Amino acid sequence: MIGGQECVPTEYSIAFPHWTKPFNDRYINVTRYDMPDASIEDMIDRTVALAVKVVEARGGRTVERDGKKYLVINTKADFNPPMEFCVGPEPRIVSGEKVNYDFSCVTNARYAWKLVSGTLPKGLKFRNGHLSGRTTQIGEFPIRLSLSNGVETLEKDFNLIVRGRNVAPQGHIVASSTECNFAVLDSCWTTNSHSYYAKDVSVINDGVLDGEGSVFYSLTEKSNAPKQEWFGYEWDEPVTVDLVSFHYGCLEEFGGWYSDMWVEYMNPFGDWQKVPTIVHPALPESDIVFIQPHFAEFLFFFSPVRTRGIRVVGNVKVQDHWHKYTKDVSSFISVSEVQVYEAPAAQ
Ligand SMILES: [Ca+2]
Repeated sequence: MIGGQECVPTEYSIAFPHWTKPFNDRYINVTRYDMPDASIEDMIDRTVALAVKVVEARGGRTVERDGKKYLVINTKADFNPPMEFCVGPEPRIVSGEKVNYDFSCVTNARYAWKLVSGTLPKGLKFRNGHLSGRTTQIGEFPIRLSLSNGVETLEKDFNLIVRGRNVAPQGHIVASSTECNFAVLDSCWTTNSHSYYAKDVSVINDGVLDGEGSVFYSLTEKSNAPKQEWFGYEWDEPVTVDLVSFHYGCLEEFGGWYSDMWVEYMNPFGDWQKVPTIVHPALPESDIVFIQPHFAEFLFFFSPVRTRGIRVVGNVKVQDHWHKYTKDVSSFISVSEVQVYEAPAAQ
């Protein structure tokens, strides 16, 4: 990159004799939704023009020497990012476990943070945009935070959720598929690093949410037939629970997510029965590929049930794909963790 175009051998950049410009000056868009093909020169020109504008606005200038243009950068220029709250994964607060969460990020850590209203769960403290401590106060805690640069102040509401004890590690995993078929997966048009992939379903209750070997694909065969997949637990002794978390792994262009999903518990007769739930955050508005979230966690709240089994079930999205082999492979779910939390009364 630093060396620029001169470091790319000509036989790579001008692959055919009738090309007159590197890569034929064409950017062919394959996977980015709604973006057109484009001229590479045009993209470069517009990127450079923007860079010059930013440098000049911060005390730099353009000079001309021997017919060449140079950009003189003011090395003392300060960059003040627009003041705004970051929107990302909410803090995971589990009863009795250490909390270490930053509401601030690299662009807004310099501003003044304040807890404006609301009460923190007992045992937690908020300082300079950072939430820390340990609490056993299960429940929901609405708070309002503010962010100020001394001139202007922004406020935003957050809802802290303190979860009960996670009983998933004590359960026996029940799942519609238990091993990933790598012979099929390796022939597909994948877009994620293969180091993510786990070989079997045992990763769903190990407490690891992402990173190397953390993601199970329930891909068992070369098939795009519609099907349901489920992931959950059975316990030797009944548990009393009121919250389930489902954590996706990385998703592929050709699948990995549910069209719809819900929670079931095992009733006293040993049958799976659907539980009415409230989901947070809301599930994606539709199952179209472009809005499916990688590594997102969804919380399913419900009235406490005493049961020996809990599972997350759903219809697998059957996603079309342009690639010859991949278009026939679509029926799988990508999951990194499923947790089940004890209701407060049970503790
Ligand atoms: Ca895991």
